[in-house]
Amino acid sequence: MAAAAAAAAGWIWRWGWGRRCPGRSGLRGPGPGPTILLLFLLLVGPVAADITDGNSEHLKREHSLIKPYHGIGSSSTLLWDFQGSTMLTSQYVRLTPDERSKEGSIWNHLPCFLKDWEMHVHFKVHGAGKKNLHGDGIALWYTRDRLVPGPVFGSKDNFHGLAIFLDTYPNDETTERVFPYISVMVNNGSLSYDHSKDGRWTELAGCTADFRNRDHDTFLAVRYSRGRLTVMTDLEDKNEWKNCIDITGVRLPTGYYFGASAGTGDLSDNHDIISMKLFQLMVEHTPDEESIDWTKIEPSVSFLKSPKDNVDDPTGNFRSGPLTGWRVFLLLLCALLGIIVCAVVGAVVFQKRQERNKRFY
Ligand SMILES: *[C@@H]1O[C@H](CO)[C@@H](O)[C@H](O)[C@H]1NC(C)=O
Ligand SMILES: [Ca+2]
Repeated sequence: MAAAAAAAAGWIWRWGWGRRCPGRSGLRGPGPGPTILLLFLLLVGPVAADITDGNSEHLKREHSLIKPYHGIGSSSTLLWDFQGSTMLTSQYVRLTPDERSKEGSIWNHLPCFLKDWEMHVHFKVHGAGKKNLHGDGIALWYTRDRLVPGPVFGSKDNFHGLAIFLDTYPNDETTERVFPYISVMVNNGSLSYDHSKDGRWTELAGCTADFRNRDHDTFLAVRYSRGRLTVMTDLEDKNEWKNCIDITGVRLPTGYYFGASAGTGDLSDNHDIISMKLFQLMVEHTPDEESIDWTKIEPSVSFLKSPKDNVDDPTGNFRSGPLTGWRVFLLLLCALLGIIVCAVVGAVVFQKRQERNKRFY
């Protein structure tokens, strides 16, 4: 039993968030076989739903942008609308070229009615600008409105829904933050994004992420499930996800649109999207949860921010993730194994001592 549990724990380490999902093309093979999976499910039970699915059969083509955008039999271009400076090639979608005062976006044509999803974005930000002479970055969206140009990385302000900002330029000169910086914002239309402060007052969480002018592929994953919002990056060409943002208490409706936009100002960059792949996560909901109309949910966040959360942290670490289901499980497992080991060692020592005592008498 202990061995099986240890194997399961190893499985979690290997297949949890520590690794890029197997669903993406060009990645190492599929997940573990059904036996291990069954064992895992038996041991972990409800926690299993939290593990990245990433399975290619759960890829939702109608919400994904995949190369070749023009290919025969591909409907990618029909499923996505383009606006502004956006330019399509066979290899990438360029939201803005490396020129001043451009803005462009792409928007999924269909609203998304999945309650639990994970979006994998393959992107590339590159340009001739030297350090801190480039901008402004990319925004990824899950919002009520689409195709409306505006000042927030090429898209409208006072949006309804979720935004993930890949901000390459520190507009706030007083910041100690290291850029590029990734942050998230949830809005019900009442909040305005303050560009001069890099959105500091409205961000929920963020992290520093060195994604610009990299020679290899750069990826970002956004997962939304059961009120938990997770952002991971894969920027080091190691085929591994690295945690960036992990917050709970986020409420988003279904029926919003996925999109991506980018903008340049006095400074510029090429902002390219190579692919956006949406995966459905297989998560069960209670009958209570199922009974409500998810399209009527107002975007909101219920966790309370303490003022110190807005204090600069040079490392870019905003907060460490909460103790999630499987982390608690692992802790308990380690504790249990520890107790068992102690008990066994104790028993052996005790027995040895008894034997020695017998010999002396
Ligand atoms: C929108 O959000 C603001 C602040 O986050 C809040 O005060 C307001 O009540 C919200 N409005 C609705 C309609 O939920
Ligand atoms: Ca900025």
